[in-house]
Amino acid sequence: NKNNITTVRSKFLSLVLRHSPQTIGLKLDGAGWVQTQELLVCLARAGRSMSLEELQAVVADNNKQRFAFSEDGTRIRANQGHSIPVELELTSRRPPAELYHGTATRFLDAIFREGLKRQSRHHVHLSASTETAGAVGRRHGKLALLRVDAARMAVDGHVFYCSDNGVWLTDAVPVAYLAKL
Ligand code: HQG
Repeated sequence: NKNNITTVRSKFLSLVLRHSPQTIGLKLDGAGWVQTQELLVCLARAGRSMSLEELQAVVADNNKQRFAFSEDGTRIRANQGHSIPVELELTSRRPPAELYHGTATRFLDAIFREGLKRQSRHHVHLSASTETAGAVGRRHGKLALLRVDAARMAVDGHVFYCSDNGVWLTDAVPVAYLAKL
């Protein structure tokens, strides 16, 4: 059905726009952008063709706003989540007093030893709501929810960014700012 097709297309777009553009012979610019037309051509060559309307539907339907067009629509990029080097030109923002991180219980020992680390991503990803953090954490196994004392981190000089799709990002969260919910 239509939802499934859009999900499959969205997953493939995540792969090429965040992790592995070379899979379809694509090259992103320094900020992660690619020409919309070039993306469509490369997708077609890779046997993954979609029309511009279908691409627009993937961008619009996406529940997490993973992708964005430039204002004039000529370029497209992933809003966050890259594993390849891109400079998203995020501007730092004052975080809410508390942020949340969902993870799996099996990671807790390591997390309370070394803090939250960004792993393969560019930043540690934090959520403004426990609902979102719960959904993120359940992807990994049995859910554990952590509260991050973002207010104190900010006072102590840690920098936060908020991506276009509302994900809070920071370099690392030391143990002192973490509590189990
Ligand atoms: C854990 C999805 C051991 C961390 C989601 C997490 C999110 C540690 C895992 C976005 C650790 C990394 C990001 C430490 C952190 N020792 N484990 N010191 N520090 N971890 O997927 O936050 O679908 O890279 O708790 O919705 O789960 O990609 O990060 O469990 O927004 O759009 O290491 O990915 O969005 O896992 O998810 P991930 P995440 P997309």
